[in-house]
Amino acid sequence: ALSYHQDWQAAWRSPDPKPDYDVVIVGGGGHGLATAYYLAKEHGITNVAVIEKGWLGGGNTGRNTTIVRSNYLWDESAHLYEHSLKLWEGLSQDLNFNTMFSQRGLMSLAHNLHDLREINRRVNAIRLNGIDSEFLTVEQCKAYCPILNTDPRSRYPVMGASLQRRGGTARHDAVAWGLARAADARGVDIIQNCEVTGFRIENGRVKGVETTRGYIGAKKVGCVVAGHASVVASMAGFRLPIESHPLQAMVSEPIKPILDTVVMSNAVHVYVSQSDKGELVLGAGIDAFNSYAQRGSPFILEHQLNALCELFPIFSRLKIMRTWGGIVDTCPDASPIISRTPVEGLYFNCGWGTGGFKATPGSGWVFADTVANDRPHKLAEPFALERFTSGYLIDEHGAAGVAH
Ligand code: FAD
Ligand code: PYC
Repeated sequence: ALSYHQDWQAAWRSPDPKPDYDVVIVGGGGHGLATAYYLAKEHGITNVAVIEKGWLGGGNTGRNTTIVRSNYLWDESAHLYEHSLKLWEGLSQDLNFNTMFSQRGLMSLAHNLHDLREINRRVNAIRLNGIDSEFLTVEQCKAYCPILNTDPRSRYPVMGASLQRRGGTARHDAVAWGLARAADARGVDIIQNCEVTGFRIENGRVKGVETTRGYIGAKKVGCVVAGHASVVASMAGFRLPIESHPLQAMVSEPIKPILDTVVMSNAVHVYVSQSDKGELVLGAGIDAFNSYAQRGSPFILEHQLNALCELFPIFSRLKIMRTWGGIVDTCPDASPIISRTPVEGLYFNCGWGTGGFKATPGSGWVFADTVANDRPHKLAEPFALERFTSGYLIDEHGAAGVAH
């Protein structure tokens, strides 16, 4: 059918950049596109450009394992990620584009006493925030996911799990394309293959961006460039507490539907779901070194596959089709930065590290509000840069579910 698609309408325009905009968003991933969309929809600011150095969704948005959940420990994070999950629940209708959001449930396994205690504590904290979360015994784990290996003689036996039934997955490309189409329909200019190479700053205030397609003026600039956040911040003359690391993922050959939920294991360390195409989507921890190379070390992949076979011996004969890497922007407390900066009119939204896909609509919502009103949105306030000097960190390494 695709061979006859020549006459399909483009989903969004590709205009030449205008000389200036009210707001320029740097980075055409899900977060940048969501910011532009909500600027237009919620704040009536439509003289906006999204500037992307490659193609839309070619960064972490198109490289992640698409897990969506809101089961975070601390109140600040729980409120932010839950706001996002609620937006996910209506996003396809809102965008009139099927994001294939699937609330198939998400289990996080416990393999030792420490895990059990930590999971129990988190389940209780999450419930106190009014978010769905339950504890499963081993028997309940087996009933919920029958192909899971719960043999007590395993090296790291399953001892229980937390379950968020409203968690699940979404189709990453569809999220980028749906947001782009909806933003474009409200007048946002989407400009691909255009790299921001510098900022014009006068008297401490941003005036515009230098790009590979020339200078573009802007009253305000929002940077949402994930793994390149510290690179872009250095162009504006300040430093961010961000380290960029590769995070790898892979997919198996497609098979018939066999896994109808998402399973994460911190201790054995793999996370797995089955895509609508039938592939198993797999990932694990970051590569420890810093890099911008969008690829990582084979031994990490080997470790993921060992973990997969330990938890699901049924998958041991599957072939792997593709592996890839993205560059994740990690903060010391594994929480994001949504903030004004030392430069007036310049804002940064970054540091989502290994876990920002789930936050895509929520991040865009609060960042649009922050940029539009030049003050932090209530949910974004705790995530400002000031926390690295005040010491009010929001440590979510446990909830990240990804070793780093
Ligand atoms: P991106 O999609 O990376 O967008 C940033 C864009 O900025 C890029 O397109 C880039 O090209 C552009 N850019 C950079 N520099 C410039 C410049 N100078 N000029 C113009 N444009 C520029 N999160 C989850 O919640 N669940 C998961 O299951 C999950 N799994 C993951 C698995 C992997 C392998 C990886 C790599 C990440 C995973 N994440 C997950 C994290 C998640 O993907 C990211 O946090 C999220 O997608 C970040 O979105 P973004 O829009 O900020 O970044
Ligand atoms: O944040 O849920 C997450 C996640 C899963 C895999 C990578 N990140």
